[in-house]
Amino acid sequence: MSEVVAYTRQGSIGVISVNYPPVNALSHAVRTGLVAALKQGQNDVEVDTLLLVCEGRTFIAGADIREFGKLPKDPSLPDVINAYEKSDKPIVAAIHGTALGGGLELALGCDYRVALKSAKLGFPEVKLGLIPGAGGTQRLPRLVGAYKALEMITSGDFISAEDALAQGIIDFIGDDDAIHITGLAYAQKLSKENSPVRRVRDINHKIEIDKESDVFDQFRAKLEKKSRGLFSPFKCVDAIEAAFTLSFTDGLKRERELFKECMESFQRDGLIHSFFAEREASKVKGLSKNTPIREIKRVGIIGAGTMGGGIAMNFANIGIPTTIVDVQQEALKHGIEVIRRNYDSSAKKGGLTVEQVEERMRLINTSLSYEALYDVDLVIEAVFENMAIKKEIFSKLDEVCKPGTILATNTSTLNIDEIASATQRPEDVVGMHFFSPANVMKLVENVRGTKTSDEVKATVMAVARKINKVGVMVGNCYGFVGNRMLHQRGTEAIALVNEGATPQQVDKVLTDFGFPMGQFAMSDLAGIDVGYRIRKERRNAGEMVPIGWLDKLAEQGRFGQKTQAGVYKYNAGSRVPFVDSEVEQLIEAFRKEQGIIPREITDQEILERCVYVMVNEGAKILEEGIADRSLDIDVVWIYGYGFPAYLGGPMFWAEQIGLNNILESVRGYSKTVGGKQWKPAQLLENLVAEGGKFKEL
Ligand code: 3H9
Repeated sequence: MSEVVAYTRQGSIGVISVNYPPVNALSHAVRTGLVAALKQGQNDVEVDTLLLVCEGRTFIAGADIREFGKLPKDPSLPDVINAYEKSDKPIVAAIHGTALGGGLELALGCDYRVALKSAKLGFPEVKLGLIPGAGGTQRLPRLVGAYKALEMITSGDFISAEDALAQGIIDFIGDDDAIHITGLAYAQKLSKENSPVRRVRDINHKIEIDKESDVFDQFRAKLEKKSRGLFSPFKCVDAIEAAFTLSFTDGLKRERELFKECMESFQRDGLIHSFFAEREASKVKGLSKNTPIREIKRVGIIGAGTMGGGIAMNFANIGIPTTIVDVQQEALKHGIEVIRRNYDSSAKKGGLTVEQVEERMRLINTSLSYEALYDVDLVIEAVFENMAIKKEIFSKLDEVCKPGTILATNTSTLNIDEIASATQRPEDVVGMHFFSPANVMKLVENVRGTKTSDEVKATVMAVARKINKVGVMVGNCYGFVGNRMLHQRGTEAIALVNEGATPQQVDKVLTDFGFPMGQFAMSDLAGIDVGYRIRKERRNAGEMVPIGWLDKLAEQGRFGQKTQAGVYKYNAGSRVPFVDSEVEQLIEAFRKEQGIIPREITDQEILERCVYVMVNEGAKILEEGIADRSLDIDVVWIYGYGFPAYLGGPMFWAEQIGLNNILESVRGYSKTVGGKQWKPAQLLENLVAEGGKFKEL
């Protein structure tokens, strides 16, 4: 018997149990074990019913993703599931934790399904650039009809056990905490009642009902907007449609073909890299797993602006009382109004109940005094980018906060060590850089200062996880990882406009590449005043930062969306950008003033200059140890700036393009455009010379 799948007998029930931590993924060993255990159950004359159950924290969470791309080994998952479906003894799948992807497909190949109330079920394959490839697209619609199958499989979202029961995916929800007890009791009931086998493949009435439906085309139209640029969601629709137009056997064949197309797509590569990169990023290099983590029971926020408010919401969302401190009553009042508006809008969309909104609002308090923060466990400062002000705030926090309070700054560019120097406890000072809107964006760039303690680093990583964000630990330098690279992209984008491109041309190239918005639409969203202030701060510090047309816009009070005018103009209450002839004229005047004769710029040049420059900077960031691994940079860009996950992040993408190709272009732009951003990173030079890869470092 395989080590990972066991067969035992409990009276008339044959129990097949899978034990392959952490998530019982369907590795080759598990598949082999499942087939062997099934055979034993079939041959066991003492049993008339079989039970499939998993040990550990979850039911089977899908195919073993680590095996993708390797030579497939028999038995294949479809063969395993077909064998379970053919069993002449009924099989009950007992689900706890999550039944996902291939795991749910196996459960659908069984005759009956029970689950604990806390269980979740879903087909997340689409998030990996795949479709369910072991019968999921053919069996699920037979239970739930076309619409629900389309919804579940194209979104990849999980559903609750209650929803699954209502939809007929499962037959029973157990109250007991122990899945073995629930599963066994249900199997014994079936055994006692001599219940027959019941194959999903033979259930056809929902297929008949939805056969003529136009829901497939409706879904395709919906996906054109929702899943722009993605490959697999459309293949999901094709596969589900096949369940309604072909026989079950032919439908399975069609599903297999579509699954293979997805497996071969570059998007699958990128999405699976993103999946593992996100998980790896949570393991900070050099930080022991056993590092103690401080308990965070109360949080303080400094600054009631958009950032401060958004950050506060993250803590209220998980029940942590949060106090916002600001120097102006008016700012506090406005900040709270914005928070309430955000929550109300979630409630209107059905994301929250009215009671939940009130509960969360109750958890957010305000104060004009720093003294209110005497007993908080974590403070996050979120005022605008000014070193002198930040130092003053940290010195006050040092005075009022109890020993052990973590003092974090949400600065997006400034030196953490200098901020820490304003306190007597630099080991407790750290950066927690949230991204706007902070209640929505998934990334927290946690920035270690030279003296930040391991305990503080481990705690802020744990905090990010707790508030459902993706934390990435990075080093201290101007702009850290994300904004340092963005800064180079921004400089190129502006230079391209100076040289003759239009802001909308630059933005279109970036959105066609897969970014959710272009460089200039993003400046308008973030606020042109933010970058303007940062540049002013740098000029004040003696840096040579030339004045550009964006500064001129800021000086006219064109701060972006919030003033309905920035690089683009906006109608009141709308985020849709319109080209503004005034800005065109301003750019034209700027070119004249600088003596620039505009030239035609190709989309390819825009793409290379905006994205290759990021890769070159990313390589410098790696070289300097600001990021520990290239995957950390990928995660920062996917979750903080919407770099398309299906391209795997900038460093992964660069390797698909070929580091030699990137280097050649970087060298070319270093001659034609110049500037230190185009000086090839030494690491890039070395890797190309040695035929190495970022991910092997
Ligand atoms: C599929 O099924 C295709 C079929 O239709 C057809 C085939 C023919 N494989 O996320 P966590 C690892 S496609 C291998 O931190 P959580 C993960 O890397 C698959 N490894 O825990 C991590 O490892 P480490 C469809 C996997 O509690 C550890 O498990 N299924 C897999 O926050 C813990 O993961 C999916 O897409 C896997 N399938 O969340 C499910 N899954 O400790 C993907 C996880 O070394 N998985 N690992 O860092 C998930 O959504 C979450 O992991 C889950 C647990 C909700 C299960």
